[in-house]
Amino acid sequence: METRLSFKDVEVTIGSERPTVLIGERINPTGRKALSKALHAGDFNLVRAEARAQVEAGADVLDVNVGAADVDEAEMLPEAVRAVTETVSVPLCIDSNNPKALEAALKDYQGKPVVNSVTGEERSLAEVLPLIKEFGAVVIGLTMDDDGIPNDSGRRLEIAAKILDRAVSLGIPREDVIIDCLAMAIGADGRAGLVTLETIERVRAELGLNTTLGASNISFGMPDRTLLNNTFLAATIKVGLTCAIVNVSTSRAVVTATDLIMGRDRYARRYITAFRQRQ
Ligand code: THG
Repeated sequence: METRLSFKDVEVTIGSERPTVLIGERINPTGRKALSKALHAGDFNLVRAEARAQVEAGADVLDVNVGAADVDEAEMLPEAVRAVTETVSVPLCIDSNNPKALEAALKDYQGKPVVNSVTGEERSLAEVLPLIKEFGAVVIGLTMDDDGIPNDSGRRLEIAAKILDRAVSLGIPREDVIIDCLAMAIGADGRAGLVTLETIERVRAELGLNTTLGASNISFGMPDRTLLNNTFLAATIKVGLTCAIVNVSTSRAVVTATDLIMGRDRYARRYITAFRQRQ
């Protein structure tokens, strides 16, 4: 299954035979005071700088999230998307649970972005999926619903199947649905990593869809977060993860190494490019 994203004439393809697609996570005010403050002031210079830095560090796609207290997302998200697209030429992952903000951002995006995200919650399905259809976007489906996040792969798979069914019934192609198998904090639940790995395997085997996750959730509250994030990433790629929302500057090395080992990097092209850039 191959999923195509684009921005103008730039295309990025997500698929199990290809290198893992790196979605840069850093345009996100969570835990970042300076970025939060700049967004409040309507100043997008930090957003532009972060966009440039992540693409230089090897990001294939950039996540754009402006969700913070007192931020009017419907106003700020399209502005942030514009600031990023004026700075770099990569497809975007438009990150909001606010349908009005998503619609405003999708309206002037030139190409096929990924919308991050829809959940199995009735309200989310009813409000977000029609936008995906209307704008021909790709969507990330989170394996959670009105009852929260299940702690077993069986129920996560059921939610994934439900999101897929609803998307297909609206005429959205199967390949335009990517499932987020949800990394949870390992510090809170020692089985969190295993459940996520099992979900990735099953989504791939039983639904045949591409999968993603926000890798850094795994290490929340633990020391040496980068070590945990990167060790986890290697394991997720081993079981079939096809794109990851990550801090590219700290995770690109392990991702390119794992792709190479898994036969997903012909002629070691990406591995060697990443190595040279580190020198
Ligand atoms: N799944 C999907 N989308 C997501 C997530 C997911 N989007 C948001 C998030 N999770 C992924 N993005 C981030 C962005 C930042 C951080 C973690 C995940 C982060 N920030 C540091 C902190 O909070 O301590 C501060 C950043 C810094 O200055 O280095 O960790 O799971 N579909």
